[in-house]
Amino acid sequence: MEFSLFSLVRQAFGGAAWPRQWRDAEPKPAYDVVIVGAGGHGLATAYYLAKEHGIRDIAVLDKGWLGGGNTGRNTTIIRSNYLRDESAAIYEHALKLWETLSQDLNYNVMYSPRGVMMLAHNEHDIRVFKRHVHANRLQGIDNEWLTAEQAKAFCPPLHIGGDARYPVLGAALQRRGGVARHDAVAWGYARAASAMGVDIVQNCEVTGIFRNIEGAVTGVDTTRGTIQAGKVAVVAAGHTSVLMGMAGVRMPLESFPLQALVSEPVKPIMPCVVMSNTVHAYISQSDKGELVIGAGTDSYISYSQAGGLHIASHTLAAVCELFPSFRRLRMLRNWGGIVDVTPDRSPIVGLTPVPGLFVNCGWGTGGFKATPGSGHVFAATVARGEPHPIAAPFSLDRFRTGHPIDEAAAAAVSH
Ligand code: FAD
Ligand code: PYC
Repeated sequence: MEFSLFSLVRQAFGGAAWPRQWRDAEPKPAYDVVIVGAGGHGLATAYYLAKEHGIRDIAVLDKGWLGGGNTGRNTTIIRSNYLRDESAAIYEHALKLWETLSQDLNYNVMYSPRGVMMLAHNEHDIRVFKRHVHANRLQGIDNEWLTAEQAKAFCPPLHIGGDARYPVLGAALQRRGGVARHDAVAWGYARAASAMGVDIVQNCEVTGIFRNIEGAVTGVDTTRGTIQAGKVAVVAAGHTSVLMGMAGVRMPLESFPLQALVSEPVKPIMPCVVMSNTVHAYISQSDKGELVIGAGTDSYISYSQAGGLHIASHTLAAVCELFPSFRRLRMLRNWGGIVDVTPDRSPIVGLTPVPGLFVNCGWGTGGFKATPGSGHVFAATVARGEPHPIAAPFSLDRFRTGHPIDEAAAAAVSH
């Protein structure tokens, strides 16, 4: 952190352009890279920058505590059964990294490939999921179609009887999908990055982004002072538009609350993950025994870290219809996160119009599963100053050139 004359002058200029004679005398940045956001994606980016690109002069800044954003608030579902080739590539890249992540970080992230099953409740669901099954198999990704009876055999508490309010007509199953422990992912990446020299600064909110007369990024202003940086990488899910606005970049994003809850702990009952987009519910069981249940996004944009109660009530009603034996369970706690959603429901990973400024955002309701892959390709992008081939299709520019990657169905959470 630096409190030099330069930083004071820069602050006086409000982060805008500053005179050439001073720019030429700019000192070496305090950090090669400043990463804004110590969630899983930001910490993974720092880890791979240090490990694979030899860049260790890195600060990861967070306005709260590490992993306290969506990383520590999600329902931990991991899968790669997306529709488009571009998506399959990035989510499968992540899934492969999950398989060895505990060994890589020497930290047990409790990755558990117990299978993710997506229920079809009507003809439209059947067509959509079968299309995904076929697309995935062409992409070399496991996904298979199950009859209702096969779905019940895979997940015995599921009710498939003829009296079901939401009849189960079949399901798509990705056996390699599963869950991991979300906090451990943040802690594992943080510990490993820190051991390589990365500074992680909590309670440090970024309040400004500085640019020089040529428009390039030179650092950030924070609640704990000014920090100079050669490059700035914004990885602040839910708040990306606010941060990018500080550098004068408008983002195609909307922020919504997304909520989840857990039941009181019970003995093992739920052997896999079940998702039902049509009735707005997804459910698994944590290793502590709690049933982990998630809902759809709120209907209105907001920065509140709590979702609407009517959304949670609807989800619980749906869960009780699908799993009648869960009806008598009590809710232990609920919470919300803020997800940033793009028009095509695919992320934005890459360069921005501002030299030295990079962005990783728009994972919406589904970025936990991508954490290792996102950090890996984003680190390469930041280090080289050009998009990693897997990240290239997810450019911000695609909304200008008209190359959306439509994953509305594969997002599998109601919006
Ligand atoms: P975060 O973990 O949110 O990290 C961003 C960080 O930026 C935060 O710690 C925040 O404090 C910090 N920040 C923000 N503004 C500033 C600032 N000005 N200065 C400094 N720091 C700042 N995805 C799945 O794949 N599977 C799921 O099952 C799943 N379930 C979900 C359930 C819920 C209820 C929610 C909310 C999300 C779910 N997601 C799921 C989505 C997933 O959680 C996110 O996409 C992912 O965690 C995003 O990670 P991140 O590291 O980018 O963001
Ligand atoms: O993307 O798989 C997902 C997901 C599940 C719950 C929230 N997001």
